[in-house]
Amino acid sequence: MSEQAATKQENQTIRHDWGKTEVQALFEMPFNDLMFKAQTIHRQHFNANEVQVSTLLSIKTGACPEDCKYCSQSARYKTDIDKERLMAVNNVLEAAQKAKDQGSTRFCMGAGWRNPKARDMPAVVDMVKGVKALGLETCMTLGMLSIEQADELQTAGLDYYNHNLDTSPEHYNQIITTRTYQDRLDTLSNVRSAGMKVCSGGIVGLGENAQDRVSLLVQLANLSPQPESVPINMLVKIEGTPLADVADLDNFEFIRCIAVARILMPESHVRLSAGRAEMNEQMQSLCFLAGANSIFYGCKLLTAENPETNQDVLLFKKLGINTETIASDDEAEQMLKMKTAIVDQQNSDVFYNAVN
Ligand code: SAM
Ligand code: DTB
Ligand code: SF4
Repeated sequence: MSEQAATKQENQTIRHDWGKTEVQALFEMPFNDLMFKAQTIHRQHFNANEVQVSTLLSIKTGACPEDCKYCSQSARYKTDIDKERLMAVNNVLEAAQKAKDQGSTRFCMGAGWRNPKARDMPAVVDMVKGVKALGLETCMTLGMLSIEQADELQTAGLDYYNHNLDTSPEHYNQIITTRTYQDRLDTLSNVRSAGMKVCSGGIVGLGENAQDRVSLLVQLANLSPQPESVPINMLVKIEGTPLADVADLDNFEFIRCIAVARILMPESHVRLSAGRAEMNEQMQSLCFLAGANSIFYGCKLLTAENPETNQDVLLFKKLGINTETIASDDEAEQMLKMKTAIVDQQNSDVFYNAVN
């Protein structure tokens, strides 16, 4: 097989057997070659000038029993946040309508919980039903879920569940001790079994080393199926947390993480997630070039700052980026047909190149 044909074939296969050595080799590629490879793969699977936008809302803030060393919401650290009990359903729906009016397609509701309690479920279910009825995609991140809770949320209409692996299995104990890596994998498996889409990624800049970043991405890519959505968060350093003074991660290393995530998970939306408020326009543009095609929109993440919506609109305008709209079932079917036809054509090119 010619080198070009082999590369093309490699680009089209979703693999779940990534090894650390080959992923490390991707990280070590010359920057321009890595960007070219990521952008090439990105264009085979997505419109390169389109970005999906989600809005985040913290529906319950602070007083969390967990010890995640990066988090403003852990009850164990003295941080400057306004704690808030579970919001009333009406107020959540008001915020969701506002997000929709500003062009968001997905509304992600997050709670500072280890896991939802039985008494919380009725309100949470009503939030899902209400947001769905507004015509938005629904996403929640509430901590660990049992299979029964996952089923209940799926039945209510929850499209996505966000639960991050956060870091590598090797670095994990330095960051969280109150739940295990396996607990996280179990929640992801419950979400999948219930039939919801998975949103799972991690944080970089936690003081992990380069091998940890390789290992995190290998873990995510080897999930089968791969997560539909992969948030890559740059640590937002929160005063009062144990990671408040950790050394900055080099920006190029962050961009490389995005590019490698794009290469390993070609069909997933890679989200340029927390940390954008500290990134200039050029840095964010390089992340889009590396294959990021989703962001959180709106001036607040859960408790930390995010760029103002009008700043994002301006940047998208400068870059000629459009925001994704929610496709109707008919449009989605049409897009799938087009995608299948393109892949068939590319496969026949691979075959032609291989035999010639
Ligand atoms: N409590 C639930 C949980 O931990 O699963 C849901 C909310 S929690 C805030 C969601 C995710 O946000 C975390 O897993 C982490 O990846 C990310 N996150 C939290 N604080 C962050 C920070 N300071 N910088 C970057 N990402 C952060
Ligand atoms: C994710 O990966 N990042 C979002 C979302 N999932 C829930 C949260 C980022 C939180 C940033 C810190 C804060 O706002 O407190
Ligand atoms: Fe709690 Fe989630 Fe923050 Fe961990 S990341 S302390 S579980 S809110």
